[in-house]
Amino acid sequence: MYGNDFGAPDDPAGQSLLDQVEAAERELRSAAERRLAGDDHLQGYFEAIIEADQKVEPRDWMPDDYRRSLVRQIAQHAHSEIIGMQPEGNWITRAPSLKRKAILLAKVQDEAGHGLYLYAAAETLGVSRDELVELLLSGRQKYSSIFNYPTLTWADVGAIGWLVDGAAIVNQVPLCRCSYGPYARAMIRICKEESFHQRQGFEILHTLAHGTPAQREMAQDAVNRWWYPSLAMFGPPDSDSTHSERSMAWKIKRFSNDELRQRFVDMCVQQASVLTLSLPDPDLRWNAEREHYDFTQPDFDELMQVVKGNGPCNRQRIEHRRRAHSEGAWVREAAAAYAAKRAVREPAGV
Ligand code: FAQ
Repeated sequence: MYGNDFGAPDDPAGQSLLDQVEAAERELRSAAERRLAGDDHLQGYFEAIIEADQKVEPRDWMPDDYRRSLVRQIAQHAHSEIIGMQPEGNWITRAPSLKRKAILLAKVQDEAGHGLYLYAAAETLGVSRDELVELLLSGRQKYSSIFNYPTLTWADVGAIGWLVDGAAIVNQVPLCRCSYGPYARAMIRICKEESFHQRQGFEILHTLAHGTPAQREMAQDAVNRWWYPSLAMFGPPDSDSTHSERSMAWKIKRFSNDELRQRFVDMCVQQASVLTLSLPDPDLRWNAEREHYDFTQPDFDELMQVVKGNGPCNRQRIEHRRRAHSEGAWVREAAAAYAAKRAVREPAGV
């Protein structure tokens, strides 16, 4: 009955289409396990999927370390989207026009949506969203370093869009080819939306850079402050990256931290010239031999300090998140009560 929307005559009474799909999925999973477990082929089967560039799906057997590493990365990514709403959310009430306010509201709302897709992708690995939220709130899971910097002026909203979303795109487009199906599929939609976010940031900076001298100065100051933290988003240098080698062998990551950082710098130089703004690096220059720009690396000691909780806004961000979580408890309760009421009134599939 899998995929068939006509009830079979011998259906157990009351079994909805969704129940049937779930039962068929269960059967499929246990058949795969029966076929493979006895032959001790589980590891080989997993490796063959990776080797063939196919997707590992939730029903497939996977090594514990692969599962753990994915939960770690996807959860951190989801937390980053949610915490990342704060620096820009800070400017919603102060956006300079109704149009800018509406655009910023939509963007911040998109970040919440990204968090939702990512928590849902992590849940397919056997963890619950509640567990992950608790790990964030208790400081046992990380979120991106970048969101521990303050947004001091309206131009910071432009710099976040251009640089932070730009870095996120460079990092995340290869994740659309991640070996784990649910993460890869979530990334496709996220990247499309990030691309719009990046353009809105670019457009804000372009407008400011071509405005009054004070506006231009504000845009340049924001770029100066966000440049190095954006470079640091890509993580420690390859020589210090604990997870890269294994994540790349598993095709979770497709490129190393340093490769992606270089790609980002190469992309930004051209765009900065269109903005008529400069990047705050006196050693930034084209290297004809390497066919890449040489640049000054970010301060990785600062990155590690921020990751450990000692950045300018770490405490404020997590306190704000904890407060929002406890003040939002009634909304979650109301939504759960409503869902339970609907489930009684309208059983699934009816
Ligand atoms: N911040 O061995 P590696 C966005 C940690 S979303 C904090 O190299 P890996 C959208 C790392 O977790 C931005 N921690 O690690 C948006 C590990 O610690 P652990 C988030 C960092 O996983 C825009 C340790 O250092 N994007 O911006 C950072 O191979 C605007 C060793 O590092 C993602 O999460 C850091 N910057 O590579 C939203 C993308 N860097 O876990 C709102 C998915 C490293 O052992 C507004 N994630 N660490 O305790 C990834 O691609 C990877 O996880 C990396 C790190 C590249 C971040």
